[in-house]
Amino acid sequence: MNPSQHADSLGRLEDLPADYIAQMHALSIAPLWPQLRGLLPRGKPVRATQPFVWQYKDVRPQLMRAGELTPIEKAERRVLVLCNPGHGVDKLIATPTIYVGLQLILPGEVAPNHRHTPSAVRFVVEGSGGFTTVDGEKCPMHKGDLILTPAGLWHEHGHEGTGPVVWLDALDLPMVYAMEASYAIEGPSQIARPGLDASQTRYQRAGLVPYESLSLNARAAYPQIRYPWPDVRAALISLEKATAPGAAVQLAYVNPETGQPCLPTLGFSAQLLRQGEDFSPRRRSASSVVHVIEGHGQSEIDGVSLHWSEGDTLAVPTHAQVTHRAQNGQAFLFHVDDAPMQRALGFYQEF
Ligand code: 1HN
Repeated sequence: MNPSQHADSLGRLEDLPADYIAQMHALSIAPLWPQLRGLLPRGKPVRATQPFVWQYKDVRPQLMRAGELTPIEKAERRVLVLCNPGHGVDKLIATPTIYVGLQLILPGEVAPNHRHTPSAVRFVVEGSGGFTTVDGEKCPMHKGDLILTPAGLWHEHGHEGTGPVVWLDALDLPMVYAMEASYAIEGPSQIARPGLDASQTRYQRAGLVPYESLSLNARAAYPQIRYPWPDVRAALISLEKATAPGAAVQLAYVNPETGQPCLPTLGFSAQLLRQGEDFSPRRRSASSVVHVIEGHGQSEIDGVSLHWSEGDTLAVPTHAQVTHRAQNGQAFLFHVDDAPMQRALGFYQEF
């Protein structure tokens, strides 16, 4: 054996005497070195998460069937969870840190009030007449709207219209659950304040905030709960005109008072993919979920080709090499990533 091979081959568990292993295990201790390379692979993490697409045309009929089979009272939240096949259907994760599901609410139904330690967002996929009330602020849900339900804030859903309403839920649940910190409290239905939500009054225009919010003690942790899609779409179309070929036409959803990501754990952004352009962002340490708002196209994720169209949702593993391409016109994508928590932990990287 040459010296470099020797440096690479750490001792295995089987190399140790059986009685020594038994004694250690009886004491609830274990040697690190047989597992060290598994815990800290060289250069790049080992990833079980697979590049994957859930097509809305496949999931929607199953969700509508849930609407027939399971009354809301038997579900509280009528959700089909998008499970990354690299992790199976029991873990309920799209990526190691991101939970996503498609939720169906039917006319007249109520998803009762609760609050919990995981943070969530809703991104509306179809239908109208749905609403979410968050700490007393009633937020209408139109296609493409983003609505935050941050950790600890009361939230309940309802439907005052006709036809099904479907939205994508994205939560930091896998991380909160892994921390053994996930729990909920149920409460009575909220009394919503009359009037419009803050996206239509206090935070209608970027660069302008209510004057009194400049005094720091008057600043809410989550001043804007709803981000209406028509505003985001129009802003992307304006940004496209000022963006160099090949550069990202992408807007981050931020807290308008701080300019920081709107939730502490997960980041959200909307992207316009130009027709006929291959968009290849730098490889990054964050995992993400991409939802197709409008248009169709194709993505290469770590060598896997995935075709997508409106309503589809993709899983992007950490450290993945990614290219997105819109076909037959421009496309609009909604991204959820775990970059905020990776930044907070001090290891977010772009390569
Ligand atoms: C939750 O609170 C909702 O409020 C949806 O609509 C999905 C998945 C796991 C944990 C909490 C909701 C959820 C959830």
